[in-house]
Amino acid sequence: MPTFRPATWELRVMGATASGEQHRFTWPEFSALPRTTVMADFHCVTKFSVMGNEWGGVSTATLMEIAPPAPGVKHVMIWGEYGYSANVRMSDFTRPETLFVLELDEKPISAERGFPVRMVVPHLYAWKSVKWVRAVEYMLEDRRGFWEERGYHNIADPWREQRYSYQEEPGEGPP
Ligand SMILES: Nc1nc2c(c(=O)[nH]1)N[C@H]1C(S)=C(S)[C@@H](COP(=O)(O)O)O[C@H]1N2
Ligand SMILES: [Mo]
Repeated sequence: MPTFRPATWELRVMGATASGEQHRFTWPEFSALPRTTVMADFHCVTKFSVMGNEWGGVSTATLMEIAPPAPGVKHVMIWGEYGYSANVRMSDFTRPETLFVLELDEKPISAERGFPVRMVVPHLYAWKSVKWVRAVEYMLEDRRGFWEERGYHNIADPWREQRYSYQEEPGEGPP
């Protein structure tokens, strides 16, 4: 687990931003952003689910107001500490239940589960929910993240059991 160093921690918004510049949130800035809560189940591709989690955190809409993408951005790479990553479509990133989570069930999220901030994309398989998140990269073209490069499905809808890349239909992922 990464050590949290509040003095040097930052969350970067990079890639195809509207301004062409990176945006960096410091810990005091990010932790002061307005928060909402989402009640959602959590589905892992290895076939366990955790029901009824109350996630508390910052909506992707709030982040995108402060650091908007350039026109034409259709994909987002979420980066965690040590280079873990997961790509999501912009349409999944902007869903109201997709959150930068700081709290679970009204307590700060634990170190094991992503403290201080993790992504939660509850409507997709849990490998898309990057823990210890440090950057958001706006992308004009889709690119595969850590597990997507290693044979997992580019989209990862649990209701369609989109587990592996061999199940992808044309257009569901980059070559
Ligand atoms: N940074 C990072 N995030 C990650 C992972 C990881 O290895 N590193 N594993 C993913 C996988 S495969 C799952 S199933 C969930 C597990 O989340 P949990 O620890 O809250 O159950 O985190 C996801 N996020
Ligand atoms: Mo997983």
